[in-house]
Amino acid sequence: MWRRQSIWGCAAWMHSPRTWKGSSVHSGVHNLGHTRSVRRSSYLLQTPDTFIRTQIPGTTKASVIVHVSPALGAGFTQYSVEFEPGGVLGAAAGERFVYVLEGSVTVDAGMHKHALGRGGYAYIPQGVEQRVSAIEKARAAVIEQPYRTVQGIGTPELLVGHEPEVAPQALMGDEGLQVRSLLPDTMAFDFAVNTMTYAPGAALSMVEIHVMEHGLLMLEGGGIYRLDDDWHPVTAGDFIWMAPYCPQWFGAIGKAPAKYLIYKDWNRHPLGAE
Ligand code: UGY
Ligand code: MN
Repeated sequence: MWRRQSIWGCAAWMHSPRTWKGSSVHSGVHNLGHTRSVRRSSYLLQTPDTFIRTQIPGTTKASVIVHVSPALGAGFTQYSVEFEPGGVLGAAAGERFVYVLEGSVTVDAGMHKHALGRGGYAYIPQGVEQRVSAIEKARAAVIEQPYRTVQGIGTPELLVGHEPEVAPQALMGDEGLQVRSLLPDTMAFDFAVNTMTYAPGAALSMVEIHVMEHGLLMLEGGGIYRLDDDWHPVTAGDFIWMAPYCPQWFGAIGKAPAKYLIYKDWNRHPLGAE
């Protein structure tokens, strides 16, 4: 009896909410090792309870959650940054896309300074000197990859936008599924980033299997994601990486729309030829 009390007392101290900021750990039992997160060879589902915060060089007053990188077999990296006011992002490893999830940031690049609020985004070409800093406490999704040049095709310019102002298009004529393409559909861009908004009950009309990989951040609502041969409940805050050819399908569940931000590599020869 004494021993059991002592062990529980110790666990309660180690995992006290005061020492584990932002954690839902109160009893010290850690949900008995359960999580919705899953890592498979063809996909990763990463739920917020398994996020680990880290630092990358040059980033100050900010934490980084690396969702996917070449360490997992991806050709790109996607991470979330949580800025304190005045926090700064480090140097980009290639071209960079920044999407503001909360708060506001300044993108200082190409001799211009842009203030981006929630839903604001920027594409910063590879090699452009830049400073991405938080005006206030903010969160942003960041995608980076080495730019793949193609002979005879010009490289993309710096671009900023605001997601709600991008005209939505119904996917394959389905009014319940609206896609906003945040980057121009020109061969200069070697990736696409879209938002997809599903009315309650809307679903992809087919199981997709394609060469492109995806980085996906659930922004709102939820539903069921089919990934490979598995079906997963997913909700706002979750991240999913899909490897090339990972069978995929999504159906929105609930009374509110489901929305996600989705990256795909795009517009390049599968053999990587220039
Ligand atoms: O663009 C896409 O490939 C998108 N329809 N995929 C997805 O939502 N899983
Ligand atoms: Mn797809």
